[in-house]
Amino acid sequence: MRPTRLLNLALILCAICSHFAVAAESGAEWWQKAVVYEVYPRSFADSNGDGIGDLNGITSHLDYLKDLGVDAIWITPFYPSPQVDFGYDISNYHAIDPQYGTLADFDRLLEEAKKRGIRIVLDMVLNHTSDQHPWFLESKSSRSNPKADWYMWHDGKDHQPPNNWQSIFGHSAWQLVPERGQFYYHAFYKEQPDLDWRNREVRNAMYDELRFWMKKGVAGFRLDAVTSLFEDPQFRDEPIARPGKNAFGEPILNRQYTDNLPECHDVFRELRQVTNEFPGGVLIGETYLPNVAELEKMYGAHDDELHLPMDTQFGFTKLSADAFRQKLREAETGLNGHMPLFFFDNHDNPRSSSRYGDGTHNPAIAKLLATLLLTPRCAALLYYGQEIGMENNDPKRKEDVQDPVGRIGWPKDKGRDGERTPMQWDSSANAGFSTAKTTWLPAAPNYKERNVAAETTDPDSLLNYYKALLRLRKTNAALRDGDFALVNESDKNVLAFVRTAGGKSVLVALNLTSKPQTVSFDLPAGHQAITVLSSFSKAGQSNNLKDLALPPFGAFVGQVSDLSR
Ligand SMILES: [Ca+2]
Ligand SMILES: [Ca+2]
Repeated sequence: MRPTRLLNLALILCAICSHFAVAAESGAEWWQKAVVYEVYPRSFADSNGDGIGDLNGITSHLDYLKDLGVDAIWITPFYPSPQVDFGYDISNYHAIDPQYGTLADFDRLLEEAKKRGIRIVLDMVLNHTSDQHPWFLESKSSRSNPKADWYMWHDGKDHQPPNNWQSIFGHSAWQLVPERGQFYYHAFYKEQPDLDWRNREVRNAMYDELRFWMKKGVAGFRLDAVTSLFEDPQFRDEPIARPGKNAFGEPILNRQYTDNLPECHDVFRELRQVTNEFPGGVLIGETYLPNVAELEKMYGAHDDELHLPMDTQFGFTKLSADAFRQKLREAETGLNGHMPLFFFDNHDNPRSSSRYGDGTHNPAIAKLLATLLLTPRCAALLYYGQEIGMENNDPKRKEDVQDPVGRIGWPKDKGRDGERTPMQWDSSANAGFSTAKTTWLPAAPNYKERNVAAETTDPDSLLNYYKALLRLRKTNAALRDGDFALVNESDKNVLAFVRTAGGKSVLVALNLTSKPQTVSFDLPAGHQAITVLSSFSKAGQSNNLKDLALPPFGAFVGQVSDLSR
């Protein structure tokens, strides 16, 4: 879930930076440089023709994911759920929703993935359960049952909600339950009551749910909405953030009493300890934060909290050399040497091809973004279909909308269906996603040209470019282990940096404009660069770094050398 569709985030000006180069971590863990591929199971592959993707569908495409070269897949929730928020409302944390398969199907997926060297990361929703979860059914039944204080209950004020807190999905965050004569708090839909994380029994019960999956062999968790675990114990009104109204027609509040409270870090430390019981486990955080200083805290003062909190600043800035340079600089200097986790796409945001495409240079821009994501010093998230350039396909009519966000927010906010359409495997019906007559969301109309089968056979396709980049991240020592240094930092048009390991340097140069650019580099490592990968020319060519020509939105990765040596 994401607090706001458009992240309107203040730039943090970097303090005087002593150095940009942060040494590559020693004794690297698998996740430190991982590329984790997000699978939205509902939309990835449908094995039984009911129009909804499922676990066996994922298993059937593991060879594709291996060939692509990802280290792990993160599967969004497949647990039993009333599907009010398509799985982010969980009614049983240690089972599989029948529409996605069975625990035996999951075990087979895990085993087959392991054979191919692909780890599996699960989505874990800690902030809230479904209102159909047995914990909540018991909690709401009386004020005296054993789970009476597992959720955020309040008497209210004069039969009204206790304060002005808003649901992120619109309207008051408080819902009255007649059985108790009390309100419960829900940061998201009313069917998603917030757990009380100050309650020790809640914590222990949830940690046991994590252990259930870790014992099976999953490689960790992506923690949903993890900054929203705690609320102000005094239940104070949130202040108005700025004048105007949000997409739901309500005042815009500063969520200072319901988001990112300091107590979150106590839980992060406990989660890390639970994860540490199982070697190799990773905690990825869904951490929408206002700046890199807050992001840095998520790693823990003693490196004892989240392994990879998502950097939500990087992938949502504007398409300009200065803007991305600033984000890279902040991640290098502001995270105390920790590994940033970059991404452009996920199930909550419009696809990057649609956000950044200009209609004229879309293929070049897609390769530029891929290079920007996968060549800095970072771990990275990919979202299914990103590697073939899938575009948003937003609903045209309100009656077609599946995502409740879109139903509540229509027409201002059309919801998240557009970025959740079926994976485009081939040019057959439903893009090869399903044999059903109709699927839960329709395949985007461009699937006949834009699909895995077509791009596999096209040497210049985005898919083959992604494969080449993912291979390079493993095989090129500078890109895999190297430190990171920005170069030509005053260039308004071309973003460039050098990765260096073992005395060998790779130059990455990205033209972030729609005009051709010629750049000159003065690098200690050499005056020539052999093309390793480029969006506009073949590998193996020698280039003079005094006048490197880049076409509009061109991306260049070159091994720096000095022919005079
Ligand atoms: Ca199915
Ligand atoms: Ca909460």
